[in-house]
Amino acid sequence: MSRLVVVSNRVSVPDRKDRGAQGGLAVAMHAALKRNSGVWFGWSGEVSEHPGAAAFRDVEGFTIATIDLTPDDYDEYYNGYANRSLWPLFHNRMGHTAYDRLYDRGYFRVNARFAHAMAPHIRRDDLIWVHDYHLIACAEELRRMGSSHRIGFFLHIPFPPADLLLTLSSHETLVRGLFAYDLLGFQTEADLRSFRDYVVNEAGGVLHEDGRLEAFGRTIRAGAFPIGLDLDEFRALASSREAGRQESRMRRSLAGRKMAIGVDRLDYTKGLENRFLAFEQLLAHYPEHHGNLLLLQIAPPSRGEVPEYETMRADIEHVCGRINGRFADVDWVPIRYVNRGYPRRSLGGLFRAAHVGLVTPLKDGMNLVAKEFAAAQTEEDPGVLVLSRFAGAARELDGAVVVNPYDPAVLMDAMQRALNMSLEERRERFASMDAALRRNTVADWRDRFVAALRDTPRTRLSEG
Ligand code: GDG
Repeated sequence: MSRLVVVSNRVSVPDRKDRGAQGGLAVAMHAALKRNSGVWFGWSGEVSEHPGAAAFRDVEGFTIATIDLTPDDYDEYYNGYANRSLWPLFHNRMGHTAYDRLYDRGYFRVNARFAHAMAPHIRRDDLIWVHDYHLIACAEELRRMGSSHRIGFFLHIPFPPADLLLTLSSHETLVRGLFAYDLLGFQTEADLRSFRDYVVNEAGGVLHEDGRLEAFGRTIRAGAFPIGLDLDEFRALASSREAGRQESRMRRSLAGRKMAIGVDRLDYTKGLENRFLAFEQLLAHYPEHHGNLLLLQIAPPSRGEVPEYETMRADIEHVCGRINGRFADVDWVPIRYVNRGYPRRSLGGLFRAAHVGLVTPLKDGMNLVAKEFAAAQTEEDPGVLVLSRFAGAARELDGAVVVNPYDPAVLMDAMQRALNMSLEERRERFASMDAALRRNTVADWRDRFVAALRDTPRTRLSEG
């Protein structure tokens, strides 16, 4: 069987001592790489003035290969184009999007460097699977070097509407880069539609009856492959002793109060400010919650070197401080805002102690926290998930209370409804979400993508 080569910005090294520390995606990839004696290729996380060739090391049945970035690469490719241009734009945040030629150049330079560093280590029959928005242009460079491998790409974040994409000067270069792959995977049908729309209406491409897309001299396949959860593993974590301890600790501290919980990377796409404002309205409209309800918001900081994140962090702290100042009493603070990460098994326990899970991003490719909250619940007394319609997860989790996160009154009503929901309705909703989670685990997602990639005919470089 052919080897699998996974390429992503960061690699995840298996942690033998603590599997619970790793996300489901990492665990699923490790299993596939092990099965295929594969290679995981990515950035080492190190920045150095003179990065050398790729460094290799063998871990549990597969190989990890990493390269360093230069300080310019780090600024222009990673903090610049990837996290200040593509990330905000693909999440419909035009106001946060940086348009900077230096970033463009850095991005394509680093993508080419990834391709050149990998190329000598790829075997003839390898299947190559590139992940996410950092590395869109990687395959095109491999093709330039003569690669006729099967190369797939999965976009973890949304694909934007054409009008937004067109604001990037490099829009055509990016989409042409996507046509160097054989198979493209998106999180949802809506993302796939946005991509097709651009191809047909802006790139003069053709959508064939069988779903294949033709443009830039190549015909490729594209489909929706919604990512799933490492369900059994996450449930085992949520039932572990550590999770149990965390749940009891939380319940003791709640002392009979109800709790809503949010767990999000500190990112402006996750809708934290809107969530807090809706929570404020809830407290203002329903005084019965004073002293009896709290919101636990876990928000580990991310991308602190990107200026938009600094501003957002200050804004959120301000809103949180104001709400707490307005409603807190000597023995109760409405929002517990925590800027640090917790082990996954602790999260499982905290999810179980919560009555309501708030997952209200303004836009999100999938949102695994929504799935994790649902998975952690028990049939005896399940909590209610309040979920943004703009998260990919809302297409699958029809047992959630699905909301428009932009409207604080809608969000407030949903919280109130969730807090007062009968056990019977909560159980029905839980059963429906449980079925959805079982239908599509992270292993199913991975196997579906790899099988589809294997099935694509090998491509030749187009003539001329
Ligand atoms: C991208 C897309 C898509 C969070 N806080 C802690 C912690 N987490 C874990 C969660 C979850 C993961 O991080 C976050 O995943 P999300 O899916 O919610 O969001 P992104 O990081 O933005 O991921 C997204 C995903 O890729 C996969 O395709 O769903 O749409 O944006 O697993 O539990 N984990 C630990 N402590 C924390 O405090 N251990």
